[in-house]
Amino acid sequence: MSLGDMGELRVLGACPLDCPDTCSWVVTVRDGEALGMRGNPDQPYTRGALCVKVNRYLEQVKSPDRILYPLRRTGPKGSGEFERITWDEALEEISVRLRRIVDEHGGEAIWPYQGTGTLGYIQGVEGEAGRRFWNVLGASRHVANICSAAGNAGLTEINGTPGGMDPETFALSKLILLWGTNTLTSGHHLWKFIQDARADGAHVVAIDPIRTRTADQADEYLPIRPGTDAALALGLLNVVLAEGAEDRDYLARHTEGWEGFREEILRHPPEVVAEITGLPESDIRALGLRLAHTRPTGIRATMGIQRHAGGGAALRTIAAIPAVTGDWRRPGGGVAYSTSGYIHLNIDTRDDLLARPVRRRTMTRLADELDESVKCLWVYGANPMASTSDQNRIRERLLREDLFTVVMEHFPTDTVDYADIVLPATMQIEHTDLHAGYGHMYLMWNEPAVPPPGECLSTMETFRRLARHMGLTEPSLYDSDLELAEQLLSSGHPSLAGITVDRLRKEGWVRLSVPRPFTPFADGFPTPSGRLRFGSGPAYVPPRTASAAEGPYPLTLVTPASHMFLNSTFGNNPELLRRSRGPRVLVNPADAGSRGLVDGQRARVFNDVGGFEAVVEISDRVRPGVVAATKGHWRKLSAGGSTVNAAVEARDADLGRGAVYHDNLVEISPSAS
Ligand SMILES: Nc1nc2c(c(=O)[nH]1)N[C@H]1C(S)=C(S)[C@@H](COP(=O)(O)OP(=O)(O)OC[C@H]3O[C@@H](n4cnc5c(=O)[nH]c(N)nc54)[C@H](O)[C@@H]3O)O[C@H]1N2
Ligand SMILES: Nc1nc2c(c(=O)[nH]1)N[C@H]1C(S)=C(S)[C@@H](COP(=O)(O)OP(=O)(O)OC[C@H]3O[C@@H](n4cnc5c(=O)[nH]c(N)nc54)[C@H](O)[C@@H]3O)O[C@H]1N2
Ligand code: SF4
Ligand SMILES: [Mo]
Repeated sequence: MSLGDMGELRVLGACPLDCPDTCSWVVTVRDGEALGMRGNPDQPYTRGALCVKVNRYLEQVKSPDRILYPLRRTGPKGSGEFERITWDEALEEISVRLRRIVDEHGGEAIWPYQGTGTLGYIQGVEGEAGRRFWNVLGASRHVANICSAAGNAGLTEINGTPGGMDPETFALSKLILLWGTNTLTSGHHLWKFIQDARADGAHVVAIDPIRTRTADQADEYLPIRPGTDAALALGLLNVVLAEGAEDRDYLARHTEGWEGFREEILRHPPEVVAEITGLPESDIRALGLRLAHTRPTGIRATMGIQRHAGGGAALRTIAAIPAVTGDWRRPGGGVAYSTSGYIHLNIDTRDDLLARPVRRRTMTRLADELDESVKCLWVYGANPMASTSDQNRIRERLLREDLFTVVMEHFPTDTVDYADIVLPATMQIEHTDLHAGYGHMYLMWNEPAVPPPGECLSTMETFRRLARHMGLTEPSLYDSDLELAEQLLSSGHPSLAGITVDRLRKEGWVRLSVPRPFTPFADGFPTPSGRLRFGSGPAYVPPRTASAAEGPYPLTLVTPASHMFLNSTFGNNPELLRRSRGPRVLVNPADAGSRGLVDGQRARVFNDVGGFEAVVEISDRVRPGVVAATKGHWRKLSAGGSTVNAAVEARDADLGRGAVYHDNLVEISPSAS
């Protein structure tokens, strides 16, 4: 905190959203009001810029639509009709209901459904805020697998960790593969490092079934068939072997299972891979040659690529590339998926507070697992009615009269409409938190800049008050936010050496104590043998959509990030909603023509689980056979009243029970309305 010109206070904070960049921001405050917010020019990853979404964060903070008081449902479930009540009334009603549920059905009848609204380690999902409270009640264990689970699992199988390159080292790469990642939309701060590499002669390739704004900026673009990336990785390695460009010394010293994996590669020459991926054989061969002879090659692969039946295998096989080429020896070489593998905070969720082991409930499978055995659904930092697969079935489940639903929220979201009790939550500039980027190597501090409006409370303060109201005696339920921060930093891990709460509060951000430049696997891997494990699972698992030609739904639906929203957060911001131009679906001219679809017309995208309406945009940005519609729109703000997740099946990827948002078959036809 510092005093600027004209008596304005400058308070350092961190963006809490589920974005790899975890920006550092500066809030200017006068008389308790936030006047401005900008990216911190001193933070090396943020370098003074936020993004098109968070540039409007203060609009959201001050929005007249914010929920400022506790609410109790007055209309039928789903109506969104509520009356204002006091916190005392809310806490009393919740206490009575929770006690009764625990007495009659056991604690496991409570499902604490925590989402990615904030990635805070104190108030948010990364530190599993509220877990101590839920453990004391014996609630079901929530498995937050909605985002990156398949990729994390695939990378952990081969490398022992989801961690890889420090994204800042892309500045040193000579060949950069942007593989199933839309950098300029979903984490644009990486771009300046890519630009630095380019200024030094690097060649940049985008691999994506959609020609995104990132692909537009690349030197080369490969419009791959969705879900076939592992096959492409094998094809590229086939060329590397044909060139004799494998790093035999690295393979011998730091890997195991090479012989079997080598045979798998030899079974995937470019002509075979061309059939699978829908890419020209010559392009595969050319990129294979480039990969064979360009050191270091940096691969950025993020979550988009693993939202498929074979998503875990995709990351696992892509991660084999730098081991074969020996790129892990060099800064600027390797694969960057997530740096979360390097965050060794002490996340003490206190399982010792559980009287006995409890069952798990899986976030992505809400539509199935919100069954009669669940008597309380407690939603926080999440908006499942918009963001979770199989929307129609989730809605039916939320209508159950004997389900007690509590939602802690900023805004009257699609999910809030189904709540029995709504609790007003603070936004980031109103509470304390500790963050770590999953796309950089810094810990970040968020100091509250202004007092909470109305009667909003932070997540942890809500749980402290509820515990007190219920008369719970476990002392650790009452730890303050700063005590929680101290505990988080107390793991004793060397990467946290010299990092204290005082220092974070003073400086706002601190780089993890790791070498720079960072070459994590130059001397081996964090596996039991110290070696990378080739062949720890099938090299390529085909997508569900590989069977498209055989059924009534021949098109593959891909539902990636919107430039204007962050998941469903900002989906209600008037200006961002206007700029998003509403729900749209990209359709290739070949597919539009055969269906009589006209640009700008309203159409229905559907399959057996459900459907949604969108305006057709005929475009060669999608390959034939693929249609694309972004995530993040709100049902109640969309014509037709449902969104992309009504056509996304609740089914698991190959690993980690990851979701399959980009692996669904649909048909599209002109809409009746
Ligand atoms: N503006 C904005 N930024 C965001 C988000 C947002 O909603 N909006 N969401 C945030 C969150 S929660 C996350 S997890 C990240 C996600 O960010 P990304 O990892 O970028 O994930 P997606 O947007 O799902 O997909 C990225 C790209 O992968 C492509 N893709 C889909 N399937 C395949 C495939 O099979 N192969 C290949 N090669 N490409 C494929 C998509 O067309 C898309 O262009 O972004 C974060 N940043
Ligand atoms: N079709 C399709 N669906 C997808 C995806 C996709 O690619 N395609 N991507 C998936 C991914 S990657 C993710 S991460 C999930 C995200 O799904 P969710 O985890 O449900 O995240 P959001 O939809 O952003 O909803 C977060 C909510 O938390 C609230 N919130 C924010 N901060 C706080 C806070 O401090 N306290 C409280 N109480 N509430 C807060 C916000 O107002 C917002 O309404 O969506 C997934 N859904
Ligand atoms: S959403 Fe991402 S890019 Fe935007 S401010 Fe937050 S961390 Fe930075
Ligand atoms: Mo995510």
